[in-house]
Amino acid sequence: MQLTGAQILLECLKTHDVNTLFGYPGGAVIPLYDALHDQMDSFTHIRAAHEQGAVHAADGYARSTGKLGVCFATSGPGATNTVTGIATAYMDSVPLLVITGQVPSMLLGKDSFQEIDITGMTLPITKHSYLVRDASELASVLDEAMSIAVSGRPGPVLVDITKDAFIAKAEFEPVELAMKNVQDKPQMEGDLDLAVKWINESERPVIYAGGGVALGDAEAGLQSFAERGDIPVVNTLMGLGSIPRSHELSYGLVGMHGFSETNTAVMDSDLVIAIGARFSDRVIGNPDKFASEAKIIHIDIDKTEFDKNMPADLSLCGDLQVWMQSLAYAIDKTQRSDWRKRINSGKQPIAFLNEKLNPQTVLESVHERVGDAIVATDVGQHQMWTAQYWPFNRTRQFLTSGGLGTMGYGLGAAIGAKVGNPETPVVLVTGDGSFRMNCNELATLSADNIPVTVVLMNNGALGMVRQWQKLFQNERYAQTCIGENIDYVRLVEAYGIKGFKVTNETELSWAMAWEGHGKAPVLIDCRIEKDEDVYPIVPPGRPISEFILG
Ligand SMILES: Cc1ncc(C[n+]2csc(CCOP(=O)(O)OP(=O)(O)O)c2C)c(N)n1
Ligand SMILES: [Mg+2]
Repeated sequence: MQLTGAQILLECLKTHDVNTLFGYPGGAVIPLYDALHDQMDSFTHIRAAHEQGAVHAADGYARSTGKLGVCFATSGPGATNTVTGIATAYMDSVPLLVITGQVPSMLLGKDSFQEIDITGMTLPITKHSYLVRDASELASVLDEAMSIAVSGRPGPVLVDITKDAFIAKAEFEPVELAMKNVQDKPQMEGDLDLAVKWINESERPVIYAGGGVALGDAEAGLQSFAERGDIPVVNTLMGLGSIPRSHELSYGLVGMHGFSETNTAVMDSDLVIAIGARFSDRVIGNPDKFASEAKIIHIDIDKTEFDKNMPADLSLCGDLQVWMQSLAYAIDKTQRSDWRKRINSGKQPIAFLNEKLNPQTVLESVHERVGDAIVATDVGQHQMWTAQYWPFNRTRQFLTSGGLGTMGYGLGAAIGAKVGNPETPVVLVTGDGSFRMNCNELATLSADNIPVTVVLMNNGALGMVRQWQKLFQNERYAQTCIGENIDYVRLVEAYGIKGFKVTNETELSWAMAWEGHGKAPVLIDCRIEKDEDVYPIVPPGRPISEFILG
């Protein structure tokens, strides 16, 4: 049948089970939105306040559901506004399809109004990108783009489409899904027997689990493997939840803000088994001094990660689910209680300045009220406190910008998560600096009544940077005190959103007792001490055993 390019695009999305879209209209995508107008019973479209928010929302949707996130933007500034969102998704391996409109093909290359080379600009931050000028190419390009985004190590793919390609008609037949990439799981490459031998011989093994565990649906296998070998599991920021935090083998966050016992466990181990992790500098500290007595086994679907940041003694490539099941089956059932006792004895308490209203108290109180929520964060101290203290019991529950560290990520991500998981409570833990970056998305929360509970850790500061200035710059607080005089309750009220200002535990309990949580958006402005800092902290470039406890 003959369809316009725009109609073909929507049909392709339907074939790939896409029913949720995030985006923002503009001149080059008028034909796309026009076609969508006729298809509103097949799609939910969330119009964000800014294209960056739309991409973060598609990202939050993808991270929390495991499905492809899809976002539309117009040419020129619409396209450039997506760049931070695309880079955020790229760094954390989030499957996105970003569709941008482009000027009509006859105007390409002429500095036409709102023309920008978005495929060129996003080349280093996408898995792949396309410029389509011909409606007849759209179906095959989109099919391939979606397969690439979700297969292997996932990531964002951008398809830039000229306005005339949206309008022109072409023959379209619903194609057989070319999702074969997805089904063809890569073969296992590497020496399983040697891995099993090393694991059986090890007295002090540690599993170092990253975000790849969730991407590879390998949580159950990981847990069986860890339990069979009685092996402690530490998590990177992206890996939190890959084993329930309540599990006795879970040791939580490792790295720059890892717990004392967790970092010490890695440094004292004789075998580190890294699974779906890339040895980020934020985790390993000084690479030359990382777990220097340990052999390292690195298991990942992406070969290019091997020996990139950390040389491994054994690299195992392929599908993590298959690797976990194989290891769980092949290793000896072993008790390592002496090793775990030794790790547990390294626990060191962390004190807060304000014993009553501090970040941990706030998070515990929110957790008690909302339970097993999806939690999005922004970037800074509040992010690290959430990673340390929120008990993540499954993957896809913690949405945070790990690789790029994007302030302003959280509100959009929380919106996407709530749209994708209407039955699950969604909390955003944000900071005053980060929240200001993209709080325009309050308009989206309000317009679509998206019931996110926003917990603002308001310390009047760009806290994380200020903490570095305190510790490493002699308390020279250059440009990091951002003031306490903004009335966030009135700000959200202007959007028709309920707000609470909380300065002590009693007010916190009132705010949490509000019956509207989960039914309507709400913001809780928690006033915390400027000098509450995140501890432990490992100074950059130091070995992760050299943490400061505050
Ligand atoms: C877009 C962007 N700009 C700058 C930074 C650098 N940065 C990292 S954390 C931080 C402070 C964040 O302040 P806030 O959101 O209030 O969080 P807090 O640390 O106070 O909890 C800054 C400026 C960043 N990560 N992202
Ligand atoms: Mg702050």
